Amino acid sequence: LRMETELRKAMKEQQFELHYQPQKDIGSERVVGLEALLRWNHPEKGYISPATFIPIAEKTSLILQIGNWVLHEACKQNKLWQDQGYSPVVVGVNLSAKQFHQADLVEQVSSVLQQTGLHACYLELEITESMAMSNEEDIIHTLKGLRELGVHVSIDDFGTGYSSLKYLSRFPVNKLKIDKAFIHENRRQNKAIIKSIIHMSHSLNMKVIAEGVETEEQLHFLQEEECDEMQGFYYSKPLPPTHVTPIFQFVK
Ligand code: G
Ligand code: G
Ligand code: MN
Ligand code: NA
Repeated sequence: LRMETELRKAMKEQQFELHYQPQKDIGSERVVGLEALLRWNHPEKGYISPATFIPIAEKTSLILQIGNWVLHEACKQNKLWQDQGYSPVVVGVNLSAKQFHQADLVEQVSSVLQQTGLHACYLELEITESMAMSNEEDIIHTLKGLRELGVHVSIDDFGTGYSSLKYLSRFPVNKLKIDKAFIHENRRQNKAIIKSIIHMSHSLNMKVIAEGVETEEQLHFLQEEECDEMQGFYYSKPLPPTHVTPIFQFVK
């Protein structure tokens, strides 16, 4: 309860920030996306990880307020960069289960795009496997609504849940994000899993990105297996907006 009160205060006093982690196209080596990652800059305790406070916010409706702020802020920032002449990239926003299951999610997303002026094709919403695999018909309805808007959807932490091929082939999603656990542990089984996720994505007409890439060796393996994109400390950690801009190229 204490944390909940603090979170409400944090919202009111604007203690939240977004950091952005670049996502690189492995073939062209260009930055094609930025994942927005929430940070709580606490006046006394310093930065607090979302892994600590998101689960608490998720128990209340507070997550909806926070989530809406994240969505709005990420779209606004991405539009600002485009207006400043940086080459356009897709901004990735993590959705919590509660947020995703709102009946009017599609309308909310549409309204944020309208308010910020960001074109739908520059927004990617990340949902987890467990969110996608439950309550099937409603989920497909929401995903279709998002697709009609032109928003992209990716499945985060892929490989840790229980998605079956049957479900996956019915879900209108654009991309699978291979969970970093498979990239980190250098085991033969993991390499086999990574390969099959890449093949599966491509045969379902989805793109695939590897998360948590930390070494050149990992990148070379992904290159050989024709993984589309990479994200991880090897290229860049999540950065505050002012630090991420030097990574873009100006097009104007
Ligand atoms: O960036 P970091 O490793 O600290 O993130 C920890 C966890 O918090 C990750 O699972 C990430 O997906 C989640 N997370 C980060 N930002 C957001 C956000 O804006 N909304 C939600 N729901 N989860 C987030
Ligand atoms: O669950 P999700 O994939 O949204 O969370 C992304 C989290 O992974 C962020 O907290 C981010 O800080 C973290 N992360 C990003 N790149 C790396 C990496 O190369 N290694 C490790 N260990 N964590 C990473
Ligand atoms: Mn994510
Ligand atoms: Na992930």
